[in-house]
Amino acid sequence: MDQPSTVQITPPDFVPERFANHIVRRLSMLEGQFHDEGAYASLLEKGDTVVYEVYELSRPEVAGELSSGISIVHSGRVGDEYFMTKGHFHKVIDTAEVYYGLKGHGVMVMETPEGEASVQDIRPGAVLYVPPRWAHRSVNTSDDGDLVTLFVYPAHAGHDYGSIETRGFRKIVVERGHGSEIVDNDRWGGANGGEDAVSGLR
Ligand code: S6P
Ligand code: ZN
Repeated sequence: MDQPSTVQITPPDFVPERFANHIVRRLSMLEGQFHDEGAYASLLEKGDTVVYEVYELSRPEVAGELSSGISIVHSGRVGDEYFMTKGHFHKVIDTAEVYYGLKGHGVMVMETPEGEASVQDIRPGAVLYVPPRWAHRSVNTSDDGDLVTLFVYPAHAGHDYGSIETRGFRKIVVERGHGSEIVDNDRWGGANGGEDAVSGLR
């Protein structure tokens, strides 16, 4: 039987003293996700920069176990759109997740398959609950620092990137001269693409 264990995660870099996997996602792996394709191509030409990293404290992928880890979204923009994670639904869609803000600021962009959307602030000390059925993507809205979060979710949840890769989230987060703004994603479209179904936007 497993024994209880502790992992130290210490500022300023928040890299766990031990971890199962270190995932590094670069700009090239987010092809088709940013709305300004020209800005994406010219940034990629300058170099395949690291957009975000994840240190996983993985557990066996069975019900009852909890996986956790540290997510670090670096600061940057593709045109006017902030650096962000790919985002996903859980394969076992009725599984939830908790995020805890450790450093920096940003937002969690979320939506359900039924077309409901929500965008919530993430700041140090914020405990963000992503309910079952809500796809989630972290966005770093700071111009000068990482967004660092701790996440915990059922280890059997799995990741489903399919529909997000095809059409993105309903809402995107952009800089339009006076801080971050949440706007509609033109790629999303459809009958549920309007403002009416959106809740929790700030
Ligand atoms: C897992 C959890 C995080 C994300 C990570 C990267 O359920 O939500 O570990 O995997 O933040 O995001 P993504 O969308 O590339 O998996
Ligand atoms: Zn997740």
